[in-house]
Amino acid sequence: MRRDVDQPGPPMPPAAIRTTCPYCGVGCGVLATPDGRGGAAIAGDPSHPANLGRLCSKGAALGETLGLGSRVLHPLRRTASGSYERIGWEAALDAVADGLKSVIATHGPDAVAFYLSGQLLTEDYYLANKLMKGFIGSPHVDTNSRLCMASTVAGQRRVFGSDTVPGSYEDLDSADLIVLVGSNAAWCHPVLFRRMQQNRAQRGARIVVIDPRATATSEDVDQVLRLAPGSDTLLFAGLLVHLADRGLTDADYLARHVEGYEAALTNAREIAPSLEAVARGTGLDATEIAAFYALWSETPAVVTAWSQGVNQSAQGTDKVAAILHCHLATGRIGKPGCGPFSLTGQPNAMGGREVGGLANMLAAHMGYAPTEIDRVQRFWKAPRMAQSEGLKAVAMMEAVEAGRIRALWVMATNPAVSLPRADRVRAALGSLDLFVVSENVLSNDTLAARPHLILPAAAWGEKDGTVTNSERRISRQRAFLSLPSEVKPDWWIIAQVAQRLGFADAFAHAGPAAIYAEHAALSAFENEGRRDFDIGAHAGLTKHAYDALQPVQWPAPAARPLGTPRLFAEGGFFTANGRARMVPLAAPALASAASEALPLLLNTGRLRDHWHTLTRTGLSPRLSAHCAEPSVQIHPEDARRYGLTEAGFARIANDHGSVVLKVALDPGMTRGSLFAPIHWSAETASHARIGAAVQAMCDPWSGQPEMKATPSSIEQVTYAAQGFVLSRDAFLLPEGSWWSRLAVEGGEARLFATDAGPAEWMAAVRARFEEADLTELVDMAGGAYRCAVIRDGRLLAALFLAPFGGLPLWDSVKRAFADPAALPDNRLALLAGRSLDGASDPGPTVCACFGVGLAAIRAAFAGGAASPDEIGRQLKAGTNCGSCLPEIRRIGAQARATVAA
Ligand SMILES: Nc1nc2c(c(=O)[nH]1)N[C@H]1C(S)=C(S)[C@@H](COP(=O)(O)OP(=O)(O)OC[C@H]3O[C@@H](n4cnc5c(=O)[nH]c(N)nc54)[C@H](O)[C@@H]3O)O[C@H]1N2
Ligand SMILES: Nc1nc2c(c(=O)[nH]1)N[C@H]1C(S)=C(S)[C@@H](COP(=O)(O)OP(=O)(O)OC[C@H]3O[C@@H](n4cnc5c(=O)[nH]c(N)nc54)[C@H](O)[C@@H]3O)O[C@H]1N2
Ligand code: SF4
Ligand SMILES: [Mo]
Repeated sequence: MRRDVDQPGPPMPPAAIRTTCPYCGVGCGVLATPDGRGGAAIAGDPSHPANLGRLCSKGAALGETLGLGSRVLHPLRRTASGSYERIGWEAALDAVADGLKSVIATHGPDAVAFYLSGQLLTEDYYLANKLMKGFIGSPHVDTNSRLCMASTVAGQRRVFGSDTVPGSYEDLDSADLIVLVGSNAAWCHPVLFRRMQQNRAQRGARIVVIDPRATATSEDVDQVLRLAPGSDTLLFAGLLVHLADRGLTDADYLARHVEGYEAALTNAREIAPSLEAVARGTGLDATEIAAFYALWSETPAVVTAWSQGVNQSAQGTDKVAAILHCHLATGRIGKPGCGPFSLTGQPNAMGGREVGGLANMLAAHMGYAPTEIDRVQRFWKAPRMAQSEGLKAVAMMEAVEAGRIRALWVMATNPAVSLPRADRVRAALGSLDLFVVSENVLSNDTLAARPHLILPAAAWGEKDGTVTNSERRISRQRAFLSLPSEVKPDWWIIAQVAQRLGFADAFAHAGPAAIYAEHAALSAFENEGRRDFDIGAHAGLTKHAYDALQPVQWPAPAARPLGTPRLFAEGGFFTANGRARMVPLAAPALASAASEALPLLLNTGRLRDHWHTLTRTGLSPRLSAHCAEPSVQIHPEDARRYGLTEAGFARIANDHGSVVLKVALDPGMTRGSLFAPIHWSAETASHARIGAAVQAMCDPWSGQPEMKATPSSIEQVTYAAQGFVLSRDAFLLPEGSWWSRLAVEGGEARLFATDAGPAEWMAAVRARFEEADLTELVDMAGGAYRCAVIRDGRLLAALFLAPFGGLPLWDSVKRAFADPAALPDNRLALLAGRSLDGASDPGPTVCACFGVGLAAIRAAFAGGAASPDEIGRQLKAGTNCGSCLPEIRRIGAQARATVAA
């Protein structure tokens, strides 16, 4: 369904505030109804064009993440003794400004840098960029988008001349073929993936998934190409050759709107001389490649969408260009139902690119050409413009390490976890003369590098501003909660520091509306249709109009205020001659793990219900139930080879660092590779900060690091015992234990593996709970111990330890723990691991929305349910957000296979 951007939505329930989800780049509209006690009821906004009322599991659980327990609520300053003291805002802002001035005076502006994030709002981002590049005069502004979207930016700029996503989400509804390259959309862009699946169910669209491993996304699609890691350029170069050889290109489009086609084709023939060569290089069968090429060639309405399997690659920019080439060669671009489509990661990945948050951009999609520097300088009335590109994230951290960057301000990201070689990054951050972090929470690992100042920033629900989603749609994020304690919005903090640096006039904005209006004016300034990013329709927007802003797709120049759903169907590229440029590509240097010492490629990525470093989704018991522990997935044959067993432990190591993860055998993994989640940090697990074991090999065009293929070794790690402890608040484990922490109903839990025996655990319990009543079952010789800790008639904690092997009681004890009062009459039932209502162990949660466990779904299939729909009718599982539907389908298939066998 298409809605005009200015059409008001349906009536809202009273007091619901229209805002957007703070997680992925789908950018779903959210209706938040505050409960007056600091919480809010969350629902999808039926009038928002991105989601039309849907939310995924993460969006639906946003209400569980609004608590203040983990928040930074006051400015904090590190004291000489290394502890933190609470200070007032005046002192904090003066300290930041004085610190910056002092570093600039001694080392020059180039010794100062900002490291920003796609989770900032456009207004925050705009001000930070303006302050650094126009007023401090350093170009060193970069962002975690370098780890995320940089290769797409570089690929689009090389080929289109500008960082423009040509299509719209509606194209996913009307495509006849959707190709997902390096995207686990079922988990990472769930609402969009449901739109694609709906298209498949209703219109018969085909879906092809290209990924080295089987994922939730590849479960219910038409073709899965499990290619060798890193070989995408080869596959798409081969497709270009296939199109050319069969005369299936659009000669008219090429002639009128593209240059460099012949050279690009010659280059593609060198890379992919034959189908057999593509088969050899990608590890795919020639027949499956041929089938894919035929399908792609014969389907005019094709969308090729991609995400981090393409971007986070040592040749990410070439992978992007190879995809763009095929669409240009067939003129399948900017028309309904077809086009290349980059799926953005963070909620404001696009907004950050728009303001110039990447080190190689200046502002408003302008770069560092002398005319552009001059134009931006005149617009900003800037005293000291940066003159050339700044340091990109990995290089920025190297400059910090080398002492060339001496002052760094980190906002809204967790580089001590998320940058490659994270141990080195964490150590380097500790060496800065001035290290400032603007944060929402104290549970961010980067704070372990001991910033001089920690500034309490407003979080989702408290912030006001705009974000841009994957389809270029700008939407308002609106506050529905008041600012707690001394918390302030990021834009305010930046403006206050700018004023103290002597730039009061240029940073006198009354609020986000004024900042946005200025940003919009810059986008239109001396533009005349030459730059893609033009939101001139919003230049000078009043606060009232800003508050009422409806979601709109840029470009929205003054003459076209309703925005632009698609670009480039009739050419009009943002190059000097208006033509796109096909470019020669490098033959993929296949990321083969040649060395004997490091024989496996470590791939890293995301899980369904968690967001990045767990600072928010980690607060939700519902979301924490899906994947409770950090695991590494490995093919069963590889596991056998390296002596690993299901649910055992393994150390993954390389020259950069190591982690220890639980082992999960997965026949869907490609031999020779490992997959580990990115979510756990030093805050949430003892040994699972994966960034420590990721290399920093960067794409030559984009500077984006390869995070999907680090050569690594793996070996078994054994522990004598394992167990879990549930407690109302933190519980200290005996030294040396492996643990991971998660939120559960009523408190927190740690799942652990340990060499410590019952005696040590009994001592730990006694040390932690001095005046409590302990009910214990102890088997010293057998190495088992179970304990319920009760105080004043309430269950405070429960600890289970058993020899390594089986401990199937976790889910039922967790359930009993959720109700502290239910216990005292029934301690022995708890210690026996039976749930109090006599029900059996529910197993891990499959459906986060309705809390339905694996056991119930298996039982329903065993009892005759024939489809996920029927499961939905019986158990409600899968009927809300649908994120778990691929898993329910798989459980059904397993059940049928069991019956057949
Ligand atoms: N649940 C959840 N959703 C999220 C996020 C989250 O943290 N959690 N984060 C958001 C953000 S910021 C981002 S950037 C997106 C990321 O979204 P995605 O890119 O979809 O997620 P990833 O798991 O990083 O990686 C995608 C896939 O790339 C595959 N891959 C690895 N190497 C290759 C290769 O050489 N070629 C190909 N074709 N594929 C390869 C991996 O096996 C993996 O399945 O997700 C967004 N959505
Ligand atoms: N190995 C490996 N590493 C990766 C990736 C991978 O696939 N593999 N993916 C990369 C990608 S694509 C991304 S996007 C990054 C993400 O990595 P990060 O950005 O480091 O991860 P987050 O946990 O999202 O960190 C955001 C922090 O900002 C805080 N925050 C949120 N909103 C605000 C705000 O409005 N203001 C302020 N001041 N603070 C706020 C949160 O509390 C949190 O601490 O990880 C990258 N690293
Ligand atoms: S798909 Fe989920 S995480 Fe992404 S914006 Fe929508 S609700 Fe939020
Ligand atoms: Mo990302």
